[in-house]
Amino acid sequence: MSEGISLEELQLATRNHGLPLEALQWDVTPVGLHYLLTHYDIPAVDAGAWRLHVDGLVERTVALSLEEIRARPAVELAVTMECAGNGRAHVEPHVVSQPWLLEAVGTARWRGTPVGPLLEEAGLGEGASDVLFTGLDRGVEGGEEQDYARSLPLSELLEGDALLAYEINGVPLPPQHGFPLRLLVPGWYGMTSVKWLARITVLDGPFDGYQMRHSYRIRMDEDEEGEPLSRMQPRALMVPPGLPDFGTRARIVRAGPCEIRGRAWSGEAEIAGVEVSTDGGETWAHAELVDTSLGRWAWRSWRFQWDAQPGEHEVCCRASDAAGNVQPLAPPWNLGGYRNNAVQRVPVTVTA
Ligand SMILES: Nc1nc2c(c(=O)[nH]1)N[C@H]1C(S)=C(S)[C@@H](COP(=O)(O)O)O[C@H]1N2
Ligand SMILES: [Mo]
Repeated sequence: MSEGISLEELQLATRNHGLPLEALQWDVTPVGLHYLLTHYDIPAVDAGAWRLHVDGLVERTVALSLEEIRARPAVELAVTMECAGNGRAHVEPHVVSQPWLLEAVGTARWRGTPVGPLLEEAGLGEGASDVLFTGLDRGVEGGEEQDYARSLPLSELLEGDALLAYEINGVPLPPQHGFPLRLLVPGWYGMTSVKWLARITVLDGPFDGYQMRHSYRIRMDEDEEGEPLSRMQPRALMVPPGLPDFGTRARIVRAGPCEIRGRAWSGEAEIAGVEVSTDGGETWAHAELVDTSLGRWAWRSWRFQWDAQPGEHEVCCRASDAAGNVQPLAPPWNLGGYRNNAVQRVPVTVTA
């Protein structure tokens, strides 16, 4: 698995760090432990000079200062966000990109103003159907120079809980999470939530830029149009039990009662159940779901009592949601290495 990861991929991995899995213990992820994914460079934004422009198919174009956005009605939502590439390093054949194992996730309290009312105030024009969000960061990808930009169907913004967020866990966004303002779309994979937001443009169809047309689609080959990624598929992750070995991170557990704890989420529907296997997925038993009252858009907590017997074990967990989606045992492959929600497997040595 680790064979074939290049220095260039390591360079991406050190910039875009993951959630250390023991940080699943916090209901809300402390800011510095939340995962990060930045395609280009983190811009240094002068908040005083910065404006959010709203244009395109609107009756009135608007340019709002950060103070004006902060003065609007505010909402705080606990949201679990996961990168669509989470699990990529486990797919075979190897897909060259940010080599996430399982840790591209985090839950934060995001505070901001709902997007829908802002669009309605600008006055939606004839034929408005999609909305483009453009960030201040610029780079080259697939040979194309571009701003990071993605669009969403208007209905998702008018009916959903999408926010223009300026705070995370009670503090202003730090540079790496999109200061001074980012889009936050609960339930969708992370690429949707455009950071360093500069412009909102109302369109009469989906945007056709690189991050829509080429990236973030499920495709088996380059010629295929493919299906766009949207909502997070169910996943359960556990805090790896026992003690870690420094070099390998293999786990050592003392024989006897051992509580396994973790989190589970799905952007499609509520989590319906979590199961645990201690024999590599041969047999499964239900974990107990614990209410953490974080709301619909945040992960659920779960726990499982394991009577650990001496020997070698492989502890696995899998989630299912109320829409009937269940995690697969084996990683699915596609060109981008996206949406691999295969079950987590943690080898554990139980000592007497
Ligand atoms: N402007 C901009 N927004 C962006 C990105 C980016 O590179 N530039 N990365 C996206 C991706 S792929 C993910 S998974 C999330 C990560 O958000 P975080 O770094 O705050 O965890 O931001 C999204 N928004
Ligand atoms: Mo991502």
